[in-house]
Amino acid sequence: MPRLSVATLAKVPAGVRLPDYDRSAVMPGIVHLGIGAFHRAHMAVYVDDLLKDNPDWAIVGASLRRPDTKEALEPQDGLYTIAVRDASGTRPRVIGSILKVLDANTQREELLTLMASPQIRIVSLTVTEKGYCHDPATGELDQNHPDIAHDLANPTAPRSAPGMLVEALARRKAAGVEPFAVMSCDNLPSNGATVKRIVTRFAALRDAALGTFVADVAFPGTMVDRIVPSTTDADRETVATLIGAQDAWPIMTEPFTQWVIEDHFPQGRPPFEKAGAQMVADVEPFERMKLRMLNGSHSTMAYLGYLAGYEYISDVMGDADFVKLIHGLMTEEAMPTLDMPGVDLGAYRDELLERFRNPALKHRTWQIAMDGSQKLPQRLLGTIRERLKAGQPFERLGLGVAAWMRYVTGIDEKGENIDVRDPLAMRMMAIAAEAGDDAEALYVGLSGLTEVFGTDLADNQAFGETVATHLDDLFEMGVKETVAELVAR
Ligand code: CS2
Repeated sequence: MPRLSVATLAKVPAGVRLPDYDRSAVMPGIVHLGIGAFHRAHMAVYVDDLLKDNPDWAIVGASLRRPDTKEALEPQDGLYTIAVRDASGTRPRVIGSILKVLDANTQREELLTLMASPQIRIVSLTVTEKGYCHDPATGELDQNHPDIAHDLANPTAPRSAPGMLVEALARRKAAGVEPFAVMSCDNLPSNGATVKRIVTRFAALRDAALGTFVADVAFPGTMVDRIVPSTTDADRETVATLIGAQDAWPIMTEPFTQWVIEDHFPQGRPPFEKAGAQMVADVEPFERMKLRMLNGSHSTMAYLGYLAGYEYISDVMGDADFVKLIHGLMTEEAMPTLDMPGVDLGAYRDELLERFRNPALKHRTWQIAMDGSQKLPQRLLGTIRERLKAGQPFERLGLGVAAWMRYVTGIDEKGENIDVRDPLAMRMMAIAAEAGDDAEALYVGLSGLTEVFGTDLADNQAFGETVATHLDDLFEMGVKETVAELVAR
């Protein structure tokens, strides 16, 4: 079977949607840092919808860590397939909006030169929570982060996302080129304002005038949403059969997609709204809603579900007790903390439950469980803080936190090792090894991680009682019993 590429595009079966624009005539207007599966299922598709009428907004992608996406897409001229899946089938579409992928490690100068050129008016990012090199509890730059230390010592050859942005902005400043807008598409709380704070701080540490310059750059906030499981070899085969060509890295995703964008792009932007994005003045309420409802449920299902032996989110949704738990977490504990005039939160919740049920999606609990130390603050702990302030219970959210603590011990209920992927994994497993099977000691050790819990939660008695009690139950009764008991109350 031939490889997907411009040359083989004509052989793709009729019925598969292809780029509807002349790819040789489009020009890059966006550089995207972190060219992973999420970006390719989300923003790149919106841009693909728009290029026909807006040909100067194509994307050049860059990977900051691994060259694997570049290696997969280069022989395909940047083309790849998204396969939208649900119970009714799998629908492929070929996306062409990414013209090229650069590997920041080996093509740094080419990337920085492009980012500094006036034709690039937006630099967007999906580098995951940990890619911003910040303290997740406070949202401040982590000056001790090894990549930040490296980039401050070698500012013109950066390797972190803040370092790349600031060096490109410094070159624009020196050349008298207006700054690009920086658009984070990661699941951080107040992602625009947070990333602005981090990047401005980094710039100020390089030099005060640069800090002042970056403080004036636009960092529009966004709420991004589409569920994108990791691609498997079986998926590659499915896609090859559907499109009649080999695609080294197709993206599997769900029908649902949402993008809410703060409309603040001084150098212009593509008409994202024509592709279905919502342009708003204040994106934070949408972000909060999504992080607390979708991602808070996701993380809770990931830790509990993994420990209960459920491989996929759709398996978790096959357990009536877990469904009750998640329904209750959203309805009783998350929704009361949200103020969303004009949005039917009950309908939003029901749609989420339906999306979680999607039997074709194969979204691994283990995948979502990754990097919990970076995710918990915005997914569960912020909601818990508000519940505490209001004197309201947070049993289900507390169980989610306890399940994370149980998970990061690195040993499951059968005594098997868990492959815990997290920047704090080593420290957490050392804490767990010291605590042994003493739930209270484990709670005290883990809640002392200030970059996750800040300094307020560890000392909070109600928080400690709720989480430590659940943690004890998880050890004593096991996950399924603990969930069953909680929802029966
Ligand atoms: C998930 C998210 O992996 C995770 O942590 O919760 O990637 C989730 O699928 C997306 O945010 C959905 O928009």
